[in-house]
Amino acid sequence: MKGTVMRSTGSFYDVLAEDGKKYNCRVRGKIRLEGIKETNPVAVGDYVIIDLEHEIGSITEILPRHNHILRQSVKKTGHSHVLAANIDQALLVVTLALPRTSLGFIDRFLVSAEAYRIPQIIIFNKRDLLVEEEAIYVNQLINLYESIGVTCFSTSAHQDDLVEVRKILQNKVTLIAGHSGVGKSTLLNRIAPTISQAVGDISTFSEKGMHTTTFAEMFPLDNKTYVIDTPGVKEWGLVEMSEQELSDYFPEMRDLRLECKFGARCIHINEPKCAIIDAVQNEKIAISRYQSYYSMVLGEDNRK
Ligand SMILES: Nc1nc2c(ncn2[C@@H]2O[C@H](COP(=O)(O)OP(=O)(O)OP(=O)(O)O)[C@@H](O)[C@H]2O)c(=O)[nH]1
Ligand SMILES: [Mg+2]
Ligand SMILES: [Zn+2]
Repeated sequence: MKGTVMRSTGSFYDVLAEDGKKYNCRVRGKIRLEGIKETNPVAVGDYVIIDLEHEIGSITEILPRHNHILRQSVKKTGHSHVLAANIDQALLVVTLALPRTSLGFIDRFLVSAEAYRIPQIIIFNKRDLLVEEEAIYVNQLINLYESIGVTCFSTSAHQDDLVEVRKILQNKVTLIAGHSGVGKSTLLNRIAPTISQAVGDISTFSEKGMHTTTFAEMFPLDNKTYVIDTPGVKEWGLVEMSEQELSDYFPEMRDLRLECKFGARCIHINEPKCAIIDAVQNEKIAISRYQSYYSMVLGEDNRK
């Protein structure tokens, strides 16, 4: 029988099957998608074939993925972790403080989604905690990211009714990601009170985050709308890619780079007559975005 993986605990999976029932399954034997070294062979959102002959079902096959969001795992080099598969859009929840999300982290997440042309949304949460200058800064970031095609919201999960956010989720499968403690589960509970995901206790909150959500799980909001809550990630390592690929995943560089003097050989670092460097100098490309690109090309280890 065919089904969709709704929840993954690492060794067990809840699969929503074609018959409308949920089955607890294990992976039997070796299944692996071609060419990918993953720490988790089966991810939430995967379409799978399950065999229900035994008491505990088993996943016998993963059907081809439309896409997935991959991040380089920090412990095992060369391995990558699939956050979710077969998604329509990726929503990153970020905060300026408690915890702080860096622009490098945001940009690496966007690149990982753009690699599969997965539309991106950023929610700047905890607006109620911002002082005036911080609120102005958030607005500047919203202008920057909207200018490169990312849909942005500034929210307070405690105060807002989130009508606009709910609208953008409609009829789609949305992955929700971000550092631990940014308010992913709080937002979800607010959007769909039936969900009631556990939320971290602010009194025990530390800058490091406490990982209240421990497993990725997909929730239906209605029969066409699904959201995937994920455990907070501390670092976002980029899966290895060439410089050519990388600038293709920066929407503001994609077309412009054709105008570089060295054409496709230009990696936009120190070449003469580079259209990208010109655009940074003319403030047509944001310096923070270029800095992110630069550190990705150099493979600098600033994953946070
Ligand atoms: N002031 C304020 N606090 C918030 C807001 N959203 C969430 N919080 C608080 O932030 C803490 C963490 O929220 P969670 O929803 O557990 O965060 P999470 O992103 O799901 O974290 P993990 O599950 O660990 O990845 C909780 O104490 C929430 O009440 C907000 O908009 N404003
Ligand atoms: Mg959570
Ligand atoms: Zn160039």
